[in-house]
Amino acid sequence: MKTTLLAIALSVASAAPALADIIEIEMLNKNEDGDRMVFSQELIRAEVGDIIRFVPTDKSHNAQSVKDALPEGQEPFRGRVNQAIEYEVTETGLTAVVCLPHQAMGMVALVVVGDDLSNADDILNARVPGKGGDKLEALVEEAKSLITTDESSTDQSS
Ligand SMILES: [Cu+2]
Repeated sequence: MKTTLLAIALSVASAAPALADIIEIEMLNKNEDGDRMVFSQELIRAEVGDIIRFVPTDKSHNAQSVKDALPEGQEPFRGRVNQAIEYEVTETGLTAVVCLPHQAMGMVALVVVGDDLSNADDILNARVPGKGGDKLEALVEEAKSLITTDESSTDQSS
């Protein structure tokens, strides 16, 4: 009897969609590599339904989306300095995230959802100053190379 119930429970679990993840990103004055004013992850891969949470591990940071640099339909967000903020991923595509006080120093991140790069130009056209803009450009390139590699391993047409 016990085994039957377990078997039913397992089959129900495997039929359900994958559980959403909570992805935690720290806001840091310095990471392990010695880089200053950074998010603990800069290229963040996620799926629709995941929660992305930015945590104020160090002081004087915030996390917010950038105008016109997120997928259509995805709600913009803006965390206050020294406060955690989380948001639910509802759309595939790319989202630029910056720390407002430190974006020009390169405190930015790129969220990549569902291998969808269709709004890459919006990220490249976003007005993020200084090193932040340069880093976002590099992150878009990195996302492109990662996703192209993923696809080429299953692509049979070429
Ligand atoms: Cu910051």
